Amino acid sequence: MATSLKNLSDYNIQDVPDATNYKVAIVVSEWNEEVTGALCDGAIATLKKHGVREDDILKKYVPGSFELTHASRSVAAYTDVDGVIAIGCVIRGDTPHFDYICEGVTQGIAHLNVKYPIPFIYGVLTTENQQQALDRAGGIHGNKGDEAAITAIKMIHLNKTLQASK
Ligand code: DLZ
Repeated sequence: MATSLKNLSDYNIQDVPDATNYKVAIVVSEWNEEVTGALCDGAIATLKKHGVREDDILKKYVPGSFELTHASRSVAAYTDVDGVIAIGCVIRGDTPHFDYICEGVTQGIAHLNVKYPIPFIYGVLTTENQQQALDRAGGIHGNKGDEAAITAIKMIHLNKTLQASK
């Protein structure tokens, strides 16, 4: 379903596990910071709403979305977080740069999901223009940061459930 048909902040609250004691890292790109700041704020508010403590949220900044993969990997390698949310916003410009950055970060995050036992959540907007991005960062289509936080909680819960059943 296209995001224009779905509000990114809508979810079924009964389907979301209690996230108390979950440790979550958020890696945020500084490019398009008006958008990424709003995505990050949304993610943090939603994590807290479901029980994640402020002290259990690790926030790190990177220059651009292309750097999200490496920073997410470093966080997984050097900390004990249960999951990582990568937040970025890539807006199409006049050159093919957009395609290379989108391809790089998408493949990078996908690769980390295969390589590491914790989930890496794709909180990256890839849009034609800034308005489309703002519409999805707390605007008319909701906030992709909320969606990323709910996805992180669900994926961490899945892992914890599987670990407990071993
Ligand atoms: C260079 C660049 C451009 C043109 N556009 C964006 C963008 O829209 N969103 C984003 O997150 N980053 C952009 N960057 C920066 C790259 O992600 C990266 O930081 C640089 O190419 C240095 O590796």
